[in-house]
Amino acid sequence: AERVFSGVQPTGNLHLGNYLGAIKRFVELQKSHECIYCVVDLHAITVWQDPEELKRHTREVTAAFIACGIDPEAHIVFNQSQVSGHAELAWVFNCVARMGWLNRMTQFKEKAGKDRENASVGLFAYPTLMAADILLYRATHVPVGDDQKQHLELTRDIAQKFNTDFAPSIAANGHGEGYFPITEPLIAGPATRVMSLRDGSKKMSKSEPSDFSRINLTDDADAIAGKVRRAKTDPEPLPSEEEGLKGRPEADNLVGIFAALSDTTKAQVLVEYGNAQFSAFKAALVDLAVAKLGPIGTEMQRLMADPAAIDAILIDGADRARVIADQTLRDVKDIVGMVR
Ligand code: AQP
Repeated sequence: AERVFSGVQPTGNLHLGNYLGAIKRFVELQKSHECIYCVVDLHAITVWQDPEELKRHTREVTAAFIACGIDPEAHIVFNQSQVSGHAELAWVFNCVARMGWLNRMTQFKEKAGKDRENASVGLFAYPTLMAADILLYRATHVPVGDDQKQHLELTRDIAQKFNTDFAPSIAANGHGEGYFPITEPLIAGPATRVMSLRDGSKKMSKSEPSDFSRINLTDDADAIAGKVRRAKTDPEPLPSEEEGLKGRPEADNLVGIFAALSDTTKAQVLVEYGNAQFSAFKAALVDLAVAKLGPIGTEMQRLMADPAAIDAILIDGADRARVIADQTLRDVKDIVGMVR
């Protein structure tokens, strides 16, 4: 069976990159797969979070999932910390993964910055927890943005090494060849890496101080219009072919966003807007973004007004996730040789 797992951190400022790179795909995959979508609060605390804000952001990501069209009854939506198996399996994976593998992770280097001695141990070990999230459900596919590609590769390496290190025990426990699947990343479409509106060389991100760098899912029409109008561009009109976007990162980004929001390709967008001035193209992009994101923001606000209802969804999802997780943990304990 094909099973999808993915997660979003409750760290505030959910933006268009999170939507186009991840959540929009989550919604589409519901048709074809059994899906498990997680608000990864254990990941969020690798950097200090204000406790009240963490709760509010956890509910906000849940509201975003549902407002975007995820069905928490047909699939599973929950927050990570309610299923203790994530942390337990992460420990086993800390003992499978090698220091050298984690030392190569570029996200740690970016997030830890210069003061690496002062980064949390959790921030360093983040990718082993991510491997545990995915493999606890033995997920076969993971939709993520391009920035998570390296972590997905590490997940595959961990699964492979576990399968090899414990091969005789895996067979002796009746699992045949290899216990964990080698998970496939699902990274596709015209906006797998949405860039900052202020700088086409940086990814759009929650933690960027300037709010003008991103479109938030909760932005109203005026805010969206203001940000798109101020988005950095170059002086040339749009090219008529995709090839012409090379070396023009800001133009490439806006065309990619347009294509993703309208479910077409960059080439198709340029058939219509090739040779157009940015002023005209931006006006069309504002209309499109407001039409697509407006209803999501409104629905998020409505859901957020009833935190108890959101909590009930998370509790129910966690109960169902735990059934799958507990089976994996029992298997892993038997395979590794822990008495239970
Ligand atoms: N700019 C982006 N373009 C496409 N996809 C993106 N994602 C994030 N930024 C972009 C995807 O969104 C999902 C959830 O991300 P996350 O919350 O787990 O963490 P992140 O990648 O660290 O997100 P941010 O927004 O960049 O936060 P900060 O600023 O804290 O680092 C993931 O699938 C991610 O690929």
